[in-house]
Amino acid sequence: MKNYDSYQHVRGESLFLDDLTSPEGVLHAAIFSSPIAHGLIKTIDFHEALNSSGVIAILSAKDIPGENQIGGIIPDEVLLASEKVDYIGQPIALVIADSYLNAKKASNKIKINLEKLPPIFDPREAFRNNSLIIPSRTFEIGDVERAWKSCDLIIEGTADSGGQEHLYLETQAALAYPQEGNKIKIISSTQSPTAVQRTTARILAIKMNQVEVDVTRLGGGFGGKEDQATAWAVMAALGAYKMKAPVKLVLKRNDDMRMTGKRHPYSSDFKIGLTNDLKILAYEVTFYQNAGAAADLSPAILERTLFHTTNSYFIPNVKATGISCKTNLPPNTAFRGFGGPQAMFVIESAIFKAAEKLGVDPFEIQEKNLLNEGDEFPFGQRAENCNARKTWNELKRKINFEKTKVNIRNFNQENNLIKKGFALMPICFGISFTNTLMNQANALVHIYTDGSVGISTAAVEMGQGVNHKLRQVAAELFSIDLEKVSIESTNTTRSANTSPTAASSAADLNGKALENACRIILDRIITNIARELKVDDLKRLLIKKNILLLDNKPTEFTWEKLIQKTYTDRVSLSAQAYYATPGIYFNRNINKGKAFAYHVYGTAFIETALDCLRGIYKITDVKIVHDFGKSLNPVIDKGQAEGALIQGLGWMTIEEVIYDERGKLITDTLSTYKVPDLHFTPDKVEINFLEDSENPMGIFNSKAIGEPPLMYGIGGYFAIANAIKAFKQDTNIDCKAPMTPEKVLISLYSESIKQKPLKITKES
Ligand code: MTE
Ligand code: LUZ
Ligand code: MOS
Repeated sequence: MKNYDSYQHVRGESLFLDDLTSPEGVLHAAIFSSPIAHGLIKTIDFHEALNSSGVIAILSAKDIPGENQIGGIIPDEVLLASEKVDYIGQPIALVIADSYLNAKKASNKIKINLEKLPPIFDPREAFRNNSLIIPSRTFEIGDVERAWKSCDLIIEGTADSGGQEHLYLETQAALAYPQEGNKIKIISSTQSPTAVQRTTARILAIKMNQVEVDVTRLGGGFGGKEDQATAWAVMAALGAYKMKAPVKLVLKRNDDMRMTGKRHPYSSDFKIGLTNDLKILAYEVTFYQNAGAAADLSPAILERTLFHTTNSYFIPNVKATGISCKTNLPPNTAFRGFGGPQAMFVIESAIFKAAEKLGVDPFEIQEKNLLNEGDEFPFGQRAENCNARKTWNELKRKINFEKTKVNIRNFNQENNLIKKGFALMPICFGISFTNTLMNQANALVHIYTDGSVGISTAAVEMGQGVNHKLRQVAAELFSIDLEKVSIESTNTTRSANTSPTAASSAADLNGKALENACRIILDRIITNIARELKVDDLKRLLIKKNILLLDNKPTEFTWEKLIQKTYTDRVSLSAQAYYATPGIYFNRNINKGKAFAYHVYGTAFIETALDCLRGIYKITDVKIVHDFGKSLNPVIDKGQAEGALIQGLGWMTIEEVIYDERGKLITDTLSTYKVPDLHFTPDKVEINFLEDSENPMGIFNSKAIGEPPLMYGIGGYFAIANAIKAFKQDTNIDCKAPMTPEKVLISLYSESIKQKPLKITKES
């Protein structure tokens, strides 16, 4: 069950965009971008740059034949700024030269004159200035106002989570070729080939059928190429279209880090009300999302935040308001979890604070309020096949929780320098694009006359193993060797009007479409051979392990012979098929509906060891019981769970995106932006598969895996908080992530760095 991509990867044979053999006469592009966070462009002088060695052209907004607009959800973002700039790194011009170095050198010679305007970087300040991307939205269930009266304890507080750099190994990249008839072909490192196609057509004022987008694989996307691969692909296309020559655009790492958006930082206010027996009766929360300078995917991300307000808990009275705040930072964008993690950090913070006040452990409140079968989410959907408690109980059993707790307590009594801390982290993540219409996919299958199979779908391979899973689906349905099946590049001429590979649903959606296509061909093959063998009941015929069986006995027809026969009889060996998730809907006027095909559940135990002298910590031990459904490929799925966990832990602990007071990213290299490495990785990570989990909504009963395990990482924050409190019980945990070692050290020893105290309006 190895992911077949791994052979090529480790041998350096996989072709990423920058590895492709350059076409004859290829030109190279570099970006000239805004040096200030907010201002008006007065004059630009290209003169010296144009005379620079090797420069062929400099393209700016006036060279765009169509509409200078790349906004996907809201048309609020230009491809190239011409009058106003809204963040540092915003593209203004495309310098095209005979080499990248010459293009880059020339771009440094462009002179720009700007009139500065006051920038805003803080989402709450943006809110006060009414600088919003969309009107605020509220999801509501029950009646919080009435419920407060029945609460024994009400706590209010603030929780903030930071941004996160995607750090895909392959930076943003595209290569565009002019074709005959005003057509254009783009090879792009994108999760959304159709978005590249649509936006190119808009920018160049041509039709979508004049644009072909092709994607072999991505060196990682993590959401950073769901929307934000588009601009670079379109710029390469613009260059190729105007120059009538191939144009390649590959961002250097620090340009990529500076110019692209990240996970949205959120600042949130919460109010949580509990009864003395630890039932959460009411929860009110306001999310201030730092959207950056344009909408990008922010409205959809904000919506997913609202959907995940209560994580895996049932709370009868909830009022959740989301506010998308426009600031002068690069537009923030999709990142694994898509707003869900931000919501879940806030409810976990609220529970942590309530536990502190009540003098209980957070897990007691967590356990008491876990979702049960049939419980209603604030958006009206009910929990079905709910595995929240199952994974929780199974995990507690697996780790011998009572004993583990005692061991940690004993350790802390005996040790002054190192303190251990732990947290339990349950997750519940909805699977489907929250925008119902996006839940569709298609597949095209060809069986060639030698019996080999070629598959095209909308799925983009970015390391998550979707290609391998799709191969498995076809091999299983035809009952042939995996080696006979190959996955073609993702291409808009073979797979049209596709949704991005996102929302963890690529294997679900494309797998089901592929199943439909395979069944169509299989049906034709069997019907045809039944005629030949004079068999009336088609059920007597079955392909098994490359052989046609009749009444379970092998016939002379191997798969190859069968395919030859089908072809000779002039029966089509190709099929195109479609899948749309059934039964989902969502009414945005009342914010109610069945938005998700299903939920993914799981629970993690996270343990940390904190060095109380130096403030550094190690996440020592993670044990998880995760609901994979019937895993399509346990090796790939386990890898996804591990990768997502570490990425989530990084977000909560050591990864810190910092902009200076002018809005300039100062963490724009790997020496200033710290990501988890092998040393950071917990010594022990144990991922257990929840047994007996079925999922009729997934392909072969599997469940989506890409994003949900990231949210286990949130437990890392609270495990460290727990260790800090073991060192100094009265430390104020401010619920601001990331919990960097510097911050830990300060909180261990500084009295002066105290956040404003919590407001407690009622006490038990
Ligand atoms: N795994 C790897 N190796 N690289 C990636 O870029 N992206 C993640 C996840 N796992 C990613 C990854 C994100 S954000 C999503 S939405 C899913 O993969 C998308 O793929 P899927 O729908 O096939 O799970
Ligand atoms: N993209 C999107 C997503 O457009 N809608 C979603 O609901 C979503 N969810 C997760 C990741 N990407
Ligand atoms: Mo993933 S954030 O849906 O690309």
